[in-house]
Amino acid sequence: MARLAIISDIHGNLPALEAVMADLRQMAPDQVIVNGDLVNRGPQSAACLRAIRAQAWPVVFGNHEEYVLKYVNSSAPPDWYGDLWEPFLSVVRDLTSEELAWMQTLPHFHRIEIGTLPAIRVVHGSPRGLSDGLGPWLSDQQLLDAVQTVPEPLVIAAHTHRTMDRHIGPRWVINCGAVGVPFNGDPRAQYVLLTSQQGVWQAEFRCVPYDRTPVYEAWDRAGYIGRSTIANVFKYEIETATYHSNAYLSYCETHGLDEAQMASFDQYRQDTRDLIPGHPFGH
Ligand SMILES: [Mn+2]
Repeated sequence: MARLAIISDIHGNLPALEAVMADLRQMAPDQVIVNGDLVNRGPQSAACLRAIRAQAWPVVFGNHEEYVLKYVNSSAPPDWYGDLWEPFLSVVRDLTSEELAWMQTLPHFHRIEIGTLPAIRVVHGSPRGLSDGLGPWLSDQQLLDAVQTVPEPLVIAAHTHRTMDRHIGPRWVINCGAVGVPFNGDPRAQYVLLTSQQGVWQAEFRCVPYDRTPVYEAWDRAGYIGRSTIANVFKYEIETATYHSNAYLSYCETHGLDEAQMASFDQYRQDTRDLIPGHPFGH
């Protein structure tokens, strides 16, 4: 019997990561693969990155690792340097040059082949790109188009922060959901466990409850929470287990509001509180 765990989208939420690590000790998989987005959004990115590296688990590159490297390579847009995006800028400041160099070396996918079991490709977005989210809103044909260029019959994606389990003919697409910031309305830390049984993989979606109070306290200690509206949006995403960040920015644009003002976020929250779950795209 072989057992694998695929975890992703930790996003600087250390209590969620610690809860999943405790669950992994119980489940005792042979391998753990981290499918990208260790950092950004949450208040403890550096601590999460260090906890994961200490385990020596294979890590796949996510779009948030790419955002960090945009700062490193000076290709970040000018507005990413203001107070609004300080949660991202602070991650770059908190990581050492060795950690940033390590991030540059991360592969864009991880292949697993064990005996005669179906081969697996672990990839953050889809084989087409880091931010190409595979979610329940896609038709079977759209999903097939996204995965059929790769040889592995089983693709395990992340990025959407929503678990998914779809079979399309000989292809199988799983989304492992998110540890740190789920968007499926369930605030528990989520990941997928694969266990081999009689030559095939069985998937079990784990949902691990944990106390979110220490996450909010870590945010309150972060120097930027009073200056960065987007930090408050990220906090609200963990509180509600739904997606808001780009939805908030679009709302500000549509309503002619300044996205950096806390009053704009108050108005957004009032206006959208009945709209759960949020927007189906990206992260
Ligand atoms: Mn993510």
